[in-house]
Amino acid sequence: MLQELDEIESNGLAELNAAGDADAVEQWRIKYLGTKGRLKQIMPGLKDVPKQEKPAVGKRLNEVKTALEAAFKERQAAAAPSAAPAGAGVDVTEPGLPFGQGRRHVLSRTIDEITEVFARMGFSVADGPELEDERHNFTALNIPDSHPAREPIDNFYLDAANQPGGALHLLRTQTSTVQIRAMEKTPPPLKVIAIGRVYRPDTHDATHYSMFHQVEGLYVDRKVTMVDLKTTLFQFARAYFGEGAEVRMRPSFFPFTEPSAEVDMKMMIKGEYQWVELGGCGLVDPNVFEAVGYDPEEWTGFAFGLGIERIAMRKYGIADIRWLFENDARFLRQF
Ligand code: FA5
Repeated sequence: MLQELDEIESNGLAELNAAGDADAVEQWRIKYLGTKGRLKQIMPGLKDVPKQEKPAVGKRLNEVKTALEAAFKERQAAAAPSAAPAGAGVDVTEPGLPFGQGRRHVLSRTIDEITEVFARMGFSVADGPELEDERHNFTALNIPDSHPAREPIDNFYLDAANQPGGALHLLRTQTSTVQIRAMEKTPPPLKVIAIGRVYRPDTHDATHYSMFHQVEGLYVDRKVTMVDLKTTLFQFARAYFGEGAEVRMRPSFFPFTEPSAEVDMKMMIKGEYQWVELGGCGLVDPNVFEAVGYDPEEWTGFAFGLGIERIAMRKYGIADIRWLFENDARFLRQF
């Protein structure tokens, strides 16, 4: 029996050493230390051992059992860390944390898109300041001193004590100011658009805000007519909104154009399609040409000014202009 115990010990330790993975170690445990394992099987043989040898055999049996159990525990402890995934406890199979991807504001994208459509029609981009003087916002645009558009209640005038050069200044109420600046700088012919912010003390509602954007168009050449204007606006509407775009022009009045018209497009508001005023347009008034030193006998032109927010609302089905400025990521993420 002593010989058999020696064999169990040496074979057991060798086999444990050779066990390649956790499964093999478990199989080894069952084979040697399990309830029907080699050690348990040998125990009944103890009663047949001669009495005087019993203490030695019993002692040896305990030694072998202790040795095998210690080797098994050691092997288990060594295997434990390798059972964990590599890389300091990082489970590479876990789904990653989502991270929000930024995007351009829907208005910035609309501005880029509109610029591109007009660029394809041959318009270049002109620019002007948001803080304007009376001349560019009113006088050169044929808006006389007594005109109601100059009323303090309709404009953000600067504090009179702080007016640069003593001239009356205000936040521009329309991008038509850039018509004047472009013509002052450049001799005719001219084909420009200007896109930017304008400011009016309007009460906020679904289609009005106190700061909004306009796109201004100005085309000056010989023999420009209303047909050129209408064609340009329809081409824009179709290029931007698609072939089915609905546009209508209604006779109107602006001091800086003659004749003048309103441009309307149909859009969804509170679940219903409604006509919404998108902008104004007309043929440049001869008084405006005179104010910038263009000869009105030789040059003709058309101009238009459209609300960018209204265009974006039409294009993306946005029912309320205020959502564009609330910066609610849940709204902005949709575009
Ligand atoms: C003008 O501002 C003229 N300068 C347009 C023009 C240019 C006419 C060139 C002729 C030749 P009006 O005040 O109608 O026109 O404004 C033009 C557009 O700006 C409106 O049709 C509308 O689309 C937009 N708009 C006006 N007020 C607001 C507002 N409070 N909030 C948002 N959009 C507005």
